[in-house]
Amino acid sequence: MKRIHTFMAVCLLLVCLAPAGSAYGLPRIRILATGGTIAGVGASSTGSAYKPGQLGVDQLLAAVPEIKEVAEVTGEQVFTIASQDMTVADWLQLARRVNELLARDDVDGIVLTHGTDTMEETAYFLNLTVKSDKPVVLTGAMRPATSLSADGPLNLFDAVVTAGAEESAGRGVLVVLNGTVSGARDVMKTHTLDVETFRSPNTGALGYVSDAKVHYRMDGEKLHTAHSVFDVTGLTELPRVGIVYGYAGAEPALVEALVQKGYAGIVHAGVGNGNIAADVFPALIQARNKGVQIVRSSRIPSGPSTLNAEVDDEANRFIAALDLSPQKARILLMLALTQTNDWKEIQRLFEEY
Ligand code: DAS
Repeated sequence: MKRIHTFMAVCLLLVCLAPAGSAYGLPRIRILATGGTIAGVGASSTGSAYKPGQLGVDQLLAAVPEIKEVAEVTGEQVFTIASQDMTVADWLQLARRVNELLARDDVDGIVLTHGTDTMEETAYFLNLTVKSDKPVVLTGAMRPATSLSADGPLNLFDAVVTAGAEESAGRGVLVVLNGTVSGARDVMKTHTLDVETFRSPNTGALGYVSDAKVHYRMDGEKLHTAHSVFDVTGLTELPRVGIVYGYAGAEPALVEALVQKGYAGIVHAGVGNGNIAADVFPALIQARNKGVQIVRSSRIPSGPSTLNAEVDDEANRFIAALDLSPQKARILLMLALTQTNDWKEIQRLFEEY
């Protein structure tokens, strides 16, 4: 009898000492599915025509039985949309659900399956609004599930490996596709078709996944997740911010339209170092004088839009986006406007996030 008690005490001790995870020590990962190409179905395995968001989360998981060897996963279908249709309300719903799940002791990490078109935006939004150090990983696919050499299954497997790795904690929201681990702040989709489409032109990737292990080579510098001041709890919408693209011969009509529609902020995706056509400049000044916040970003995929370069930001009370893309500058400005309308304070937030 004494021997049985000792055996039971040892088992209990082993379970208590086991790293976060199921009774078998595997990490417990929740998969939130939202649609996209990873769930896409095409008429043929070699053609490019397909419908995104056709398969449910259970079908995605059934296609990768190997996942059971690296994690204990449960699935949840949040949306079934192509990510070009993702909205601010969808982001707020995702942030609420992710925060709810990560607050639970029986969830060690989250993987979101998501369309690739706006994945970088959802990832950055969650990077600023998730209130946990637990791993949150977005993944997707450039080829539909029915395609010859579909990339979704291995991307999903790699994303689960990454979300279940203790060394992924505290690194902010991550994007994992094609064996590459990227940080939400700096990653962008750079090719319309390539499986190697996600790159981080200003910083490079954080690491890679191979042989069911994640290998980190660097860390991001900026604030995120548990260290972010932004809290969207209880919010059902965000201040509206639009993006106006810069080009030779641009006219002020689009800026004027956003002001007329009552937008709280405008990101100007300028040429070069965030430069603005002479015909557009007065419309931006006018908008600024009406209380609209103006961010100077650039249509160029790498390099910063620096403060007070060819444009006197101080005099015009413009915000320089630094090395945030226009689409990410828009997200940071929307969240900044939930905290402050002071352009100096907003510029500070752009320095930190
Ligand atoms: N339209 C794309 C999207 O849903 C499909 C994809 O690449 O995931 O983002």
